[in-house]
Parts: sequence; C-alpha cells; structure tokens
Amino acid sequence: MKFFDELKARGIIEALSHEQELEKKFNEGGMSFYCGYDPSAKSLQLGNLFTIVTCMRFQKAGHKPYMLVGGATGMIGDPSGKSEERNLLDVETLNDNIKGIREQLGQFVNFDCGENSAVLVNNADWWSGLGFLEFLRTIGKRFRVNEMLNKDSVKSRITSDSGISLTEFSYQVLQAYDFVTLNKNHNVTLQLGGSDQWGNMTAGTDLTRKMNQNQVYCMTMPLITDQNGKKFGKSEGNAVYLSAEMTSPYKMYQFLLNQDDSIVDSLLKCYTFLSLEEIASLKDKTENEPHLRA
Ligand code: 383
Repeated sequence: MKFFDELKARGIIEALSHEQELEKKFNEGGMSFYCGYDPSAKSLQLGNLFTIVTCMRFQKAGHKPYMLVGGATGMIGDPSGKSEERNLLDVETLNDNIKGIREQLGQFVNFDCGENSAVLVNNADWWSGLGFLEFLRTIGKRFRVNEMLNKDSVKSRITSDSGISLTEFSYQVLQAYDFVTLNKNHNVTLQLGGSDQWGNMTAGTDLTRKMNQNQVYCMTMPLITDQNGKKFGKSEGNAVYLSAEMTSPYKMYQFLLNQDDSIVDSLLKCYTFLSLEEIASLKDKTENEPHLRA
C-alpha cells in the first residue's frame, strides 16, 4: 500500500494544506519535515506520542525529521486549545524540561540512518539573539492583525473575560517564523502537528511564502478522544507521561488496558506499527471473542 493511502486508512490525517500535491510528495519520500514540542513539562505525554510515532512513519517512508524543542516558544506559552492565560515558567524549570524532552525525542526517531537521519533543533537558537525592534521591522510587518485575530486560538479568548495577553497573542508569529527559518536553513517544506496547531501552522505557510517565496505545506492529525469524546491520554484528569518516573510503566499499561473496546482499533492504527491486516484480525477477535481478552 502506498504511504499516503496507509496514512488515510489508519485515520492519521485530519487536514492537509494541499491534498493532491501532498499525496504525490508523501509517496515519493525525500521531504524534510518538522514537528514541535514545547517544554511545558519535564516529560512528553501520550498525546504527544501519537505525533512522534507519525514522525517515525514519515521517516520510515523516506522523509527527514527535524524534531523541534521549543526553547523560545516554551517561554511564551501556546494559547491554542487553552481557555486561560498560562503562568510563565521560570528559566531553570524550562532548562530542566528542555533536557528531559530532548532525551525523550532522541529515543523514537532514528538519528543514525544516513541521509534521512533525524535532527534535533531548538528555536531558542534563532530567537534569543533577535532584538525587539528588528523583530517588529522584519517579521511584524508581514503580519496583519485582523488575520491573527481570526485564528481559533485567539478568537475564543478574545470573547472571554480574561482575554489574552500580547505575549500569548504573539505566539503564532513565533511558530510561523520557525517554519520560515527551518525552510531557509534546512529546506524543510512540511510541518506536522495535532489539529490544535492548524492556525499556527498555516501562519507559517503564509509567512514562508512572503519571506522566502517558497511554498510549504502542513498536515494535522486528529485529536484522539475516548468513548466519551474526552481528550485521550488523561488518567483521572492527570496526563499520562512517557517518563517512567512521572507515570509508572504499570500505570501506563493499566491505562491502556482499560481503554474501551470501541477505541482500541483506532489506537492501534495510530500508536503502533502493526499492519492493517493484523489490526483487522485483532478487531475481529475483540468483537467475536471478547471473553478471551487477556
Ligand atoms: C513550537 C514551535 C514550533 C512548532 C510547534 C511548537 C509547539 C506547539 C505546541 N505543541 C503541543 C506541545 O508542545 O504547543 N505550539 O505539547 C503539542 N505537540 C504535538 C501536537 C499536539 C500539540 O507537541 O497536537 C500534540 O503533540 O502538535 O498539542 O515551531
């Protein structure tokens, strides 16, 4: 099965910026792509893992991953999907978190497989040296505030009592310019992210067109929900972390084992490398021989 069809069949694609072009490019291989992770905690969680596993699939299909740790964006806080302004993290906590996340990202994608080896990048490398006036003159000028106000992440907050700070309002500009920088320096042409990231990602494709005169693309993955429509990956309201110190392997195992039969099929498609045939046969067994479940 072609790579694009496999992504579709597994339910991994929520939205594509350019469907037909991307179908061809995904199947051909050789794209450099990126996905970003903010250091908001010491460890990534199950929700992030879906996107990491997708990055592994793209790498196996011959594309080159740039795994971005948001040393700069983590200092600001993404308003996407958040109903309230967040507290800023102090620099020491951020540095600890960056270290933890770098180590985790290193365990999944392959950093030593020749031409399409993965690369770790940190957006603090290009943001920390940029002055405010220079920022306003070179990047700020390219943004229309009315378009920024139209992003879901901002729109939902504007109408709330607490509103949104200039800090969080500016977040989309940071992520957009990351795409411009990775495109310019590493020829990255694709960004992957969860559906909560669509607004930030399309801000990046627009800005890359304006600043680099290059066409770049994005793909989002669906938010995985449980049988009640709640965000998957939380146990009693707490995130299930990938770090064994923060969530014990036993607890993670129990969490996964306790998932409702009705979502197991989609979890296997998104989180594992089992073939679609194997998953179909497991689904069949779950439906017809539920009493044999181990
Ligand atoms: C920062 C700078 C970039 C590109 C992306 C980022 C991070 C992004 C974000 N992502 C979430 C995170 O960090 O906030 N603004 O926890 C999550 N991701 C991925 C996926 C997801 C998103 O790391 O939907 C779940 O895991 O996109 O919520 O230049």
